[in-house]
Amino acid sequence: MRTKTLLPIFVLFFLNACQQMPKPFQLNLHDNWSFSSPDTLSWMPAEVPGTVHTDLIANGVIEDPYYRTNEKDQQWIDKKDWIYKTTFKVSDNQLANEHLELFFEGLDTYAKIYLNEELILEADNFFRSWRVPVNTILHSGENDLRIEFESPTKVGVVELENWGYALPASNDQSENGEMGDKKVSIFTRKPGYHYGWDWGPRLVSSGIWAPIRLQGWSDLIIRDIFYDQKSVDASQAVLEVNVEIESSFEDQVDLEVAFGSKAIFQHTAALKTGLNKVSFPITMDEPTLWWTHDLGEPFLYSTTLKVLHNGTLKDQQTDNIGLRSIELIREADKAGESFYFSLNGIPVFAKGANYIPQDIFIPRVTNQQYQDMINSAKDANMNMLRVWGGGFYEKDIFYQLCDEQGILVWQDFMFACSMYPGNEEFLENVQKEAEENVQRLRNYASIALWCGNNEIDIAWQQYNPEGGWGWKQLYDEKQKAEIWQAYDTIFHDILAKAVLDYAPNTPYWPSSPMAGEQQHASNNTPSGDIHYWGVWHGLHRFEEFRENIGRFMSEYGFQSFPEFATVEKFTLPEDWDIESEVMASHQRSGIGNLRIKQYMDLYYQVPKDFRDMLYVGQVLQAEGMRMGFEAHRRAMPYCMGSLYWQINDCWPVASWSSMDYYQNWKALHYAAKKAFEPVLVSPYMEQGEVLVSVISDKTEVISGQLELEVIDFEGNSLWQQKEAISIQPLTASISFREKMEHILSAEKNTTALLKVRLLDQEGQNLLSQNELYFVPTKDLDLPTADIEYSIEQNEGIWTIELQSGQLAKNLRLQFEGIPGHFSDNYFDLLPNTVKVVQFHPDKPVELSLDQLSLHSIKETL
Ligand code: BMA
Repeated sequence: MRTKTLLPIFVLFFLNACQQMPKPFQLNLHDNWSFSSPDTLSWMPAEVPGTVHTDLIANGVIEDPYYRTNEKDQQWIDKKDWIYKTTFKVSDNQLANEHLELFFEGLDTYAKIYLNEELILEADNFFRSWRVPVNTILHSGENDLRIEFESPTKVGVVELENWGYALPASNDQSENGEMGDKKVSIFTRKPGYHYGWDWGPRLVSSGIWAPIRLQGWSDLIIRDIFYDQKSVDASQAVLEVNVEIESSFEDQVDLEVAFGSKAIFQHTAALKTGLNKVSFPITMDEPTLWWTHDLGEPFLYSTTLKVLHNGTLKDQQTDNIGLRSIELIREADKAGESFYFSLNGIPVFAKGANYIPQDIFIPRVTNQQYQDMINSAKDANMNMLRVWGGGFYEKDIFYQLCDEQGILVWQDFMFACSMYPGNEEFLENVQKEAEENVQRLRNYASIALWCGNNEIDIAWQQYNPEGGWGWKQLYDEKQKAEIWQAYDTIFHDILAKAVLDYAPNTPYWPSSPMAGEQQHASNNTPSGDIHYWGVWHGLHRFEEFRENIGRFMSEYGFQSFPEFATVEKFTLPEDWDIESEVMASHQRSGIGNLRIKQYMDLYYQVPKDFRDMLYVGQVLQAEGMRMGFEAHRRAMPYCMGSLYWQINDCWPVASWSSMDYYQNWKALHYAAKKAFEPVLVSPYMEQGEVLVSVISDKTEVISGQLELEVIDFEGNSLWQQKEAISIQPLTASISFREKMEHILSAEKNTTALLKVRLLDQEGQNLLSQNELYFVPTKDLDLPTADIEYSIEQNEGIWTIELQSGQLAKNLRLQFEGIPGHFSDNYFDLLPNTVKVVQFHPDKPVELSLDQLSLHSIKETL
């Protein structure tokens, strides 16, 4: 009886106690936002995270800036201040937490933040995040949050005046922004490409670009975990686990880390109130290593770190950790100094591309787009991407996907093609930005390198008085010293130290390209990395890719237009001429159209038809770049990296990209896929000789049969040879060399090609195939191909079988209006050879034969 009467009282008491015990919480403040510009516009609904431009589009104030020349009329937006506001509710229970914090993951850029009319933060860096304690300001019920963004260009102009003279900023399109020669981008820590680039519009936005969260906690919270991989190999991984715990009590706690389900480690620490740094070593025998996808499995351990107090779980964090050793090997050798990445002791030939942000308006890029982007990189056999310095330190999802898919990341700090000021406030801001981002990204297995900047060392050339891009010559001695001082401090001091302090096992390289300490890069320096722009900027022929090779090619490129379906989205029929005003506004390289025509003239017949111009332009880009890809790989191990400029676009534009803004693969992406295959046969001509190089990125010996055959365009065999070869791991070697006249008579060089096939030892499986022509495409006597084809569907994938009695050069397959990827495209359909291609539509779709269109070079003549 007693218990009966007591029980309800106890239950009531317990329930009451539970209600009062504050629960830790996290509230994402993405609702109820509205925005306005002081005195000019009424309040309108806003999207958070978002940007002013995308909110103006959504409210019908401006049109799509990517359409035709709309960008031009939208230059008023960056001259204005903008205000965002919201209200949010907080309960008594939430309020009862010991600590209440507002966390701003990303603000663009100069922002004053008011909570319940009290100024709580002044932010000034796009790349940083901000945490503000708000216990004393937050109240139960409705709270007001207001963020006032000051015009970044207005602030920039003041900064420029304070600095006293202009600083170089090659790509800042101040004139398009109606700012004359006032290049202010360098004064603001905001993505450089917002101010324009030679592939990007000038749209300088403002806004809350990443989430805002309200967080409440009591007792303790894990602030950070760093799994410092001291030494890792197949037999053992030695790590130091560094945990930052903020605590509001003093006592002993137990830490427990689980690597997957098996390895569990424990550690006891005595906490003080405030921030505690706890470190303890852990050792794992025979760890499963993380590899790039081409060398093995990108294995990730799911790790959970728990903090317990008197047996009660207080906080925990789960990460996915890849165990690997990554080193940049720079060792003196006969030629100069090596420059390659060693992953778990294996030298990696880096194959990949430079990556830019996927949109001018970063918040609208979906996770699906990130997935598709990284999948496209992997599908093209890439094992490295360079996050280039004119964009932003990518969102975590980018690195998570690179970790999962086994793609290494060359990570630039966000400085590109400009000189930056060196006042104390600026430097301090840069330091915090660097520390924070290195700290945020240091657990990702994919990050292979931190690089200080893009092309500043080579543009300024401190150690070569005559060298550089003519920047030094613009200044007097005092100014020069001041500018160099700022450079030296940022790139040789602050950033180097941030990497050393926060990611001591990740290499740092001050600038790309660079030959070495106090040595600037050129087109073929035998150390460091190279950006080779002789092809394109210097009007070198594509063949010169062969002579201008360094130890690591971190940039080289050639432009093309996006496919017609993409052009259609931003144009009207009257714009369909590459010189039209609209097309020109979607071509931001001053020499762009000229270069495309100059090179096309060298290698192809320049078509009159607009659509053919786009098509031949893509083939030109692909075939030209292929010469670069193959030359770089043939030069292994002297050259150990080939990252082309650039994999993607941030809006629909003519550019060096291999995928357009909508992620349609250009001919170049297919060419990269083929040229980056782990085993490649590469035929080429040199001084009247035909050579075949066989390149293998495999770690085991391969035995195979090399088949060479010269055929005419109707498939008649004119010469052939077979030989058994053995290919050593990680090598490139010449397997065939013969005078051209021994395999083909000169009068047939316009109607014949050399077909090279590498088969496995049994002659069953094709390991690699390639073709060599003896004259440029414009001089080929191409036949009209009569192509037969069929299609078949199996589980959403369409298989197309093609065959022809004659050669079809650079055959493009297209299902009009149906986005998706082919397993191969823009290939040469060889005579009397069945070619099987798969089409993976982005969405499930019914297809029929008559939707498939075929187009080849012959039809453009
Ligand atoms: C390199 C890059 C970019 C530029 C590209 C094409 O210099 O680093 O700055 O967009 O060339 O010019």
